[in-house]
Amino acid sequence: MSPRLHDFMEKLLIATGNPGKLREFTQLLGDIPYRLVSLRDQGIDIEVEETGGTFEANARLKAEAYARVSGLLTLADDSGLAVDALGGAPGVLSARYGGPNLTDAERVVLLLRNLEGVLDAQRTARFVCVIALATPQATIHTLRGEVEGLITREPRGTNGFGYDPVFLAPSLGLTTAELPPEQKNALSHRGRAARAMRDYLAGLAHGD
Ligand code: ITT
Repeated sequence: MSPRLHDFMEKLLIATGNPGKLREFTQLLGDIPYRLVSLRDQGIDIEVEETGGTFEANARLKAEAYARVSGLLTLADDSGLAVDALGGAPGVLSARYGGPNLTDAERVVLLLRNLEGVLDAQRTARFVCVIALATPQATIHTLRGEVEGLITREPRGTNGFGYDPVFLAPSLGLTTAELPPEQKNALSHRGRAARAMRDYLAGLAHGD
């Protein structure tokens, strides 16, 4: 695409402070008729409090807050890992599991500790992602994607972020941290929701 055309395209703000998510959205939404911009590109550094009790409520809260601040069409994702043996935890608290100051690696250790003694067959879990798209006035669309998996006993792999090193994609026998990014995106919760959102955005751009 010529740089000139790119400059005139409508901006779409990818409103996340998580570099792993930003990288995945950039790959997943690379070919839509919008110019993707990040919070950093726009000089926005506010934090939005995630006070909702569901992924959907928190995705809306983030998309609407950042759309108001930026004045741009804005996409936000609220996502996390729901582990059946832990009653769905860490769920909407995935980013803050064990407190706000842990690293991704420390949260993984905590999760494995809390699953000690849980048999392989009972280590079922799913990643969930809800994407909300908002204008400065309101949320206009939400989409949900999920992927089923099993929690391993040891972290494996260095790709991805968050809980990827312990999330086994059973059909592949690999964790999502062992997959190249394109392969994770092909099966992930975020990939599923983002592909549906890509179709919606293409329709929006063409006035469907
Ligand atoms: P923003 O709110 O700024 O987008 P965040 O990391 O705080 O960033 P969430 O509140 O949605 O985002 O928390 C999502 C957490 O769930 C994330 O920090 C990871 O720990 C986990 N998670 C979500 N998607 C994941 C993925 O694809 N792979 C591994 N872990 C994931």
